[in-house]
Amino acid sequence: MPFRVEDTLSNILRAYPFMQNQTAKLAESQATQTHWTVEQIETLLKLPFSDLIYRAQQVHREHFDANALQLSTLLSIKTGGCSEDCGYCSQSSVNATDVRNQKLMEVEAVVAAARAARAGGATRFCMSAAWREPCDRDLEIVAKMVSEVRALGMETCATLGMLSGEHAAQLREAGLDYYNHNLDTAPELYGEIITTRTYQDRLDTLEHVRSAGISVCSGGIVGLGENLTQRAALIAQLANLDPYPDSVPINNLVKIEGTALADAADLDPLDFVRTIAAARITMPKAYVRLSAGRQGMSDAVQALCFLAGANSIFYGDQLLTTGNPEIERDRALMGKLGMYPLADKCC
Ligand code: SAM
Ligand code: DTB
Ligand code: SF4
Repeated sequence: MPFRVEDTLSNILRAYPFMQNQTAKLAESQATQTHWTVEQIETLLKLPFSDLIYRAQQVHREHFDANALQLSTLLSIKTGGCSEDCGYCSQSSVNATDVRNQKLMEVEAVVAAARAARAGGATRFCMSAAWREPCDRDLEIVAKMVSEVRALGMETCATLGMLSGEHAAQLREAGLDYYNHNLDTAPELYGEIITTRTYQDRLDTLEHVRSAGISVCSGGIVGLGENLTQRAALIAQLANLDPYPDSVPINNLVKIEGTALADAADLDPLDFVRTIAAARITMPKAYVRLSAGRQGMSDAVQALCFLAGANSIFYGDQLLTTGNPEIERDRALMGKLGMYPLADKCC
């Protein structure tokens, strides 16, 4: 029988409601899903772009005001000289970078920075230290910082490296709301990026944090040279944590001269957006933070990230050792998109 375009078209049209129905059924069955296979997430990442964003928007709007953005300000309270060998990081003593080492800041200086961040509109203040793990003496000082920042009425977050159960309990006691500790990448790629601590060490820290009653902030970095399966595997690891993290930072690698990953290949920005969408769909109630890498992103790509379900950013001109969009640029972007800072605060 000769091939007729009309027949093919009519077959497709006849099948279309069925296909739509199947997609809707799949979305429905995944709405309450708590375990995700890597293959399922790969399937999400490979969806037609519009279908993926549509799914992510549906999930996002079910749980959040889609126009509200949570603003966190980051401060490096101890910079450089870190004993770990994370291939992406300017603060590792293994990497030959220009970063100037700075000892742990004074409590008063940290509180002053938090006050300034609050005045600028941030609701969460995240204190970061370039440590493998804090020692007892430093932990006491950070605990003091936490209680004083919390007294300003801000949510507190810290990222200090690995954390023991006792240190986690001490920080909770001081009023710590969130602890950030990223899985960074897929287990299969991890050993090529970091050799000085294991994936299991990271999972153990997250367990200590959760057990102490602190909310978990954990995400990763994309653009490390991972393939699509490995990107899916990172999201699967996060989504399958029980429960999944309250906050999920998705960092786009900031390539820093002198680091092992300084020459990593650029990730297609649309693949970055897809990763955000997969995080939103698989972790519906988490704050998904569009984290490092925004300075090099156009407004249009950032807008796509928000459309894909990102609802948090680092707000302030500086990340840790690299820049972040200026506050004026972020205010202008929020204005253009009709977005506003999330007003909720913990206390
Ligand atoms: N030292 C602590 C630790 O590693 O747990 C806390 C600070 S560390 C800088 C926090 C996270 O920042 C890393 O786990 C990584 O995900 C992210 N990060 C560091 N350097 C980065 C870079 N160049 N590009 C993107 N993300 C980066
Ligand atoms: C996270 O996931 N990203 C932040 C924060 N947690 C500590 C750090 C980004 C660092 C970007 C590179 C730098 O400024 O050194
Ligand atoms: Fe150290 Fe953290 Fe940088 Fe790794 S990411 S080198 S642990 S500061």
